[in-house]
Amino acid sequence: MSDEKNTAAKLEKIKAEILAKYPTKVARKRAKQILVNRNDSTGKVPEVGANMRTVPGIITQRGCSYAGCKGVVLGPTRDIVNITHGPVGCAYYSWLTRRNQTRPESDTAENFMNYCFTTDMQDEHIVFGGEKKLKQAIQEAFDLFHPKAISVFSTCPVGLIGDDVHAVAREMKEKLGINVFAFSCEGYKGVSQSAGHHIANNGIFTHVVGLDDTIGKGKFRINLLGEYNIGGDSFEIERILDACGISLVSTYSGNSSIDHFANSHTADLNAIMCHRSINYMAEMMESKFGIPWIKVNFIGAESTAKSLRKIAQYFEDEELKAKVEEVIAAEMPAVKASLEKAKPRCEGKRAMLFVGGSRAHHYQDLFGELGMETLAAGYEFGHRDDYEGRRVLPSIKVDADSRNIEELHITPDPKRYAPRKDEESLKKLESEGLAFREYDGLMPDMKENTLVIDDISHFETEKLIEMFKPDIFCAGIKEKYAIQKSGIPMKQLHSYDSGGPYAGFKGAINFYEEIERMVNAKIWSYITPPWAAEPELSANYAWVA
Ligand code: CFM
Repeated sequence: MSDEKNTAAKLEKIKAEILAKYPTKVARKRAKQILVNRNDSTGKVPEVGANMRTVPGIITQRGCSYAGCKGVVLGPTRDIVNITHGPVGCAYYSWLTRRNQTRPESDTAENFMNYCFTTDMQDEHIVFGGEKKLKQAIQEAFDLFHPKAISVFSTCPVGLIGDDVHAVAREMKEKLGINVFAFSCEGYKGVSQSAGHHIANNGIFTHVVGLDDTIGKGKFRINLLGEYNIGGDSFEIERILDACGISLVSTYSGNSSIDHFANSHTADLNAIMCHRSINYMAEMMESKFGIPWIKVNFIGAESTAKSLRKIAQYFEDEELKAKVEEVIAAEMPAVKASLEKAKPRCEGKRAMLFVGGSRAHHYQDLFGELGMETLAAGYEFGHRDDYEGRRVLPSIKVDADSRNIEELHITPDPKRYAPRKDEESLKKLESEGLAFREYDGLMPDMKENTLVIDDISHFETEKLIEMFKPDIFCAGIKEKYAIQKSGIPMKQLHSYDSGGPYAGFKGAINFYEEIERMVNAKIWSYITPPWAAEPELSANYAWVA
């Protein structure tokens, strides 16, 4: 199988084999989420089933709404005390052990990312209510740390017992005189962590964005949206932007401070990395303040160069354009030298990527630079627009689960709405190839006759490995050891294992070197797992009447 060309017929057969293991109803549902990619000259890709509930009993890669809100979007901000209102386990598992890094302005500046704050909800709070405990926790955190802001994240039991976290936040804000806000991001809201992203966007936009109107320094001022500083990615991007003379007002939310958010509406452009988690913020900022947004990708050296050029094109400034070219020219020789070493040893090897809501797309650029092919890819929780492109947005049916998540209706700010470019200049730039409010999605970037699988299950992962024996499989910690037990090198793209950064130019070099080592490692062929050498345990069901 692995040496033959994948044809549509062959992939359809594999799909049928996988589906045959499921009960009819489940198979019908999964059939919409497992697709053989078509990618003809019209750029039209098949319709994918996405952002749908996972069938109970299936082992999914997904996380919960609380994880998307607290762990992903708000977590990387260093100077907000983030309190988990709920069981200690929810707090513990969303503690930022997944390598979001941060660099406070000074040794004495606040950094709460090393702490884990929780109300440690117990049975008695479930019975009698947890609001009192929450107030105490906020007070205690305030007394100990005197932070600028405290936020509260609801876990499942909070929604079930009906604690009014927003009323508590309002009361404590009044009492303490600092910003206190809460999120109704109970784990069960929505079908995945994607719901939590939306809730987080709404909360920051409502409670923080626009609080500080000071216009900072810099001629070219942008926000970087949807970059979370995993493994130091943001540091590398900051280094590059800095070299180009582009000022970063705020990143959402890698290496960020609440003050950056408060001031971020003064930027002149929003550049989006992870579309899935933060597109709401870009849309709301454009509606209220008139800031246009473009999609960028700093994963991959070529993609980094392209993204810098896009930003320079937006500002229509010759000096900036020249500076950007100068930076690219200075960075590329090291990238090329590294590629020259790695590419001949990686070329033609095959990867599979099943990650989150953006990396399964972005990282294909890095593999492409190495001459590697992506055989199969998919998101855990991406929506149809992340797969097929935003052009399908009008045709996405809003189901009950999505309707559950509040959609803020944003109108222009009476005083501060100031379109950074008029419609005419936007059109002109668009005619020159700069796309605004656009994301083309993962599928148009993937080849014909590759597999696109949404919310892949553990069973399907095992089947793919068995059938294709890819040279590398990228996913997360939950999948890591199961994949390695099949003798396939596995790279975590959520936490980067212990590697990174992989963004920008230096990040690309790190990635080339690491992947070259991983796909050429002989270790897997030296190991005979115990179950291959000895007969497996077997058992029969004993029926006791
Ligand atoms: Fe965006 Fe992310 Fe991702 Fe995501 Fe995530 Fe993440 Fe991810 Mo893990 S915001 S969608 S919810 S890029 S935590 S930093 S790595 S699944 S692909």
